[in-house]
Amino acid sequence: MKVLVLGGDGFCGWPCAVNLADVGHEVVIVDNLSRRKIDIDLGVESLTPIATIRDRLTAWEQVGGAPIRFEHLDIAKNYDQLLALLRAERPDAVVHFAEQRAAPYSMKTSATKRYTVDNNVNGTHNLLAAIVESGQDIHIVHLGTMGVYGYGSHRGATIPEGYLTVEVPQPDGSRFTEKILHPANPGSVYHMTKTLDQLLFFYYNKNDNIRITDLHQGIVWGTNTSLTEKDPRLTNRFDYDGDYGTVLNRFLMQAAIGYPLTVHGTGGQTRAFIHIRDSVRCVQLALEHPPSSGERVKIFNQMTESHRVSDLAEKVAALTGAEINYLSNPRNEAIENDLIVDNRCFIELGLNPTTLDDGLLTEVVDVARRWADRCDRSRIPCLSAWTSRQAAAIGSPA
Ligand code: NAD
Ligand code: USQ
Repeated sequence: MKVLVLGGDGFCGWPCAVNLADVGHEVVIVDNLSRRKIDIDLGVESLTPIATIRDRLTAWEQVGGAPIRFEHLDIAKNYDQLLALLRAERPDAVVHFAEQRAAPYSMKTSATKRYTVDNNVNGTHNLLAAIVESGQDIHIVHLGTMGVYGYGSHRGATIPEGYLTVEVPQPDGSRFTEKILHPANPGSVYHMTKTLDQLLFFYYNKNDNIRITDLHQGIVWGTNTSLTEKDPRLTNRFDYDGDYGTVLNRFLMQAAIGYPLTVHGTGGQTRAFIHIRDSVRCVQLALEHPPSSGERVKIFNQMTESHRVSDLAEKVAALTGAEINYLSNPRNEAIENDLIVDNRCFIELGLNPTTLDDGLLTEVVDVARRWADRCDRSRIPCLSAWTSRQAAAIGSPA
């Protein structure tokens, strides 16, 4: 099938794009390269050296990959060009990764809050409106987040795949049951944009019958897939800084350079995780199992295991001898939370997960230690505070 990969130059999008090309799909990457620009603005770089998108695509063909085309386009700002692209390419599906994805970056300043909302909500809405205006039947596969469900207490309940069955009391005392979108409970401006995306999908699916799969993805860890390892110019990015680095990759890199692991608070937060190899495979499975016409938005929980942050730190420390530092939490989040997640859909479609125990040590040795000298230690602390209370606690400007 022909697939547009929006955000295909990013951490999840790039390995996904080459995988789709490798399994025989025709791929066009659409990206405005804003992620690379944010690195420049923040004065940070991926721990791994990453090639330009042009060099990536040349390298991909040189290792025998089927050609991937690239369109430099801002989907949040250039509606007419997006529509023209859909009309010219007539894709069977669009995979939508093209959003500002860092919670700390989204909470840095009112400018980054506004940018995150404008970029993410407009981008998603432009895509939906352009599909309707094009009159084509295009399946959207969107990368959402487990964070839409919230990280408060679920009182031991299992988080379902998107829809919750509720009982509604009637005036006569009887009750009826209904499946509703799980209540949204975002923990940052970034996560809030993903809950808004969900409503946009709900509406356009109901009104215009757009076929949509929304993947509620957990934290992605790891760096490369077997395809991005084929040539140094195909190497994927590895974010470690206080804004874009996610917890497990940060711990792995910190252990590799002898920096005490930066646990927020008591580390009582529990999160869902998935390796980049499995993330790529899940997107392929979702594309190849689209919803049928008239089916409501299909929602998958794209995660393979849950871990408490303090347990992760202890695991990494046990493997590497790293010290653990318990820091004031810059985020306004519960001290601890439970997280039991239903992820049956992907397991039933044949996903065979990479667990932390399979890949963790290799990741430390192969990637983090290899590029340790590229790390700027001054960019490790998380200085983006959720409120003035957290800013005062961590000694950061509010
Ligand atoms: P990323 O920042 O590395 O990649 C996003 C890509 O989209 C970048 O290449 C960026 O330049 C592009 N982009 C952003 N706005 C755009 C716009 N308006 N027009 C065109 N291109 C635009 O992020 P990622 O880690 O690859 O995440 C991809 C998606 O997956 C995001 O939507 C994110 O919310 C979701 N997700 C990521 C993780 C994770 O742990 N990385 C976990 C769950 C969900
Ligand atoms: N944390 C630490 N120490 C650190 C960094 C983070 O203790 O050095 C803690 C945070 O306080 C938080 C948890 O680790 O409790 C997770 O933080 P994170 O930065 O790894 O992940 P998060 O902000 O939730 O965002 C990431 C991606 C986002 C995606 C989300 C999936 O950046 O795009 O949507 O993971 S999920 O977490 O399931 O919502």
